[in-house]
Amino acid sequence: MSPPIRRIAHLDMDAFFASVELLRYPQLKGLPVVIGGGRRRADDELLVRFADRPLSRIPVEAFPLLKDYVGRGVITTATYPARQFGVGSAMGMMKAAKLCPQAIVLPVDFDEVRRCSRTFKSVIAEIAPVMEDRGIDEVYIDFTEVPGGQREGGRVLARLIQKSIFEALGLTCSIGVAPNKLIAKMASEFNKPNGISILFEEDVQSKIWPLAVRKINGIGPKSEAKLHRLHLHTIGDLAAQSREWLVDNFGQAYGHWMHDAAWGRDDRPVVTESEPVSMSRETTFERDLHAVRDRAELGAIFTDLCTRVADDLQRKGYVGRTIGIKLRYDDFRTATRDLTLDDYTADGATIRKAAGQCLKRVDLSRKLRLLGVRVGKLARADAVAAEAPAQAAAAPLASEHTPDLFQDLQPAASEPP
Ligand code: TTP
Ligand code: MG
Ligand code: MG
Repeated sequence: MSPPIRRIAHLDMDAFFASVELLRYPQLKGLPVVIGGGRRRADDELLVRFADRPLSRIPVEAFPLLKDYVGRGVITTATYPARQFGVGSAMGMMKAAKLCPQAIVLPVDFDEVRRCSRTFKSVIAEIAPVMEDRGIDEVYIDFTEVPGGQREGGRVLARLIQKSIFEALGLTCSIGVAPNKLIAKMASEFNKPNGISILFEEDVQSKIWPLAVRKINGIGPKSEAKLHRLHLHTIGDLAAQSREWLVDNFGQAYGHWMHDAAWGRDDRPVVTESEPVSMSRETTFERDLHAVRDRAELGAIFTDLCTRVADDLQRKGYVGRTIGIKLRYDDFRTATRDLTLDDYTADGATIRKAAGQCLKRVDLSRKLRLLGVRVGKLARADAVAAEAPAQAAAAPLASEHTPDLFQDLQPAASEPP
């Protein structure tokens, strides 16, 4: 049997931030809607005025319109009906209002966007585990070894993924499947929204060469301008140049890369996101602080760092066993200490207690310019809970007393308070 041919997909959600808003306001489906600017008074007033009913029952006529927008905000994204008026990402809202005054304006809800982002990625990972996270609304997926990944060039698997995301979230996406990342990324735009496009190596000439050089992910505005000055506009123009000529004009690395890219060659692997090994928070002070003289301030900062690391862990679903601290002195020397607990934790008070123990083991006679707290030896919280449900709440530290940290340090510091 011959080995399967390499099939790589690029998946990108359609009008992502706007589509997320339409989940909560389905009455706006099919209408021009733009997301942009900050949250405004009109947004809050809408919710107050219709507090008596579900969001989906707020009448369409009540939503704020682009024509009434005043300010310097830019559009983050627009629904496809709004794009028909020439409105799109990065356009000033006042300018967009001239093109499509009747568009409805909504603010972005980052929490909801992040939740949807996590969900669509986990739906994909269940089906096709070799997935590379490329930002809030897109991923690469290696289809090569996945069941259905070779059928109809990948279309069968792409359809399954689209269907599964839609069932989980009610959101649509577009997918390009190609021999590599470079082509897949371009292909995912071909049939947006809710489209699939399948490309093979032999399609490069007909489907890729007519595109503008800028469509290559890696050719930005500066390179584009230079290529235009050299009278090269399409990817085909680029492909027609010799490798040597491109190297002469753009340097070794970039010249070779451009030549390969124009010919649709790219062997970068799909890199599965590795699990984080640690999470940390640190802060550089506005002025150098002394462990004894500034202990109230330092104590508050220290507690805050521990709380924030704990929040990070909880939000991302991790627990850790090694608690560490990092100090930078006013002479820029850095000291770190850590200690490993018997049990995993994501609890702010537990982290602070352990970090406090670490702090006792460093020199605190010099002023500090930075303080950091870190939790390592991470594990997924759900995995740990499943393994040892009875242990999950066990007290993590042997130490009996709970010192108030910077107070407890006084004896160790060489300067009198
Ligand atoms: P994109 O995938 O570029 O755009 P999109 O999903 O809105 O539309 P398309 O159907 O063409 O893919 O970006 C994803 C989200 O990222 C988008 O919904 C809003 C946000 N975004 C910004 O915050 N700033 C920007 O400049 C762009 C382009 C997008
Ligand atoms: Mg998108
Ligand atoms: Mg995108």
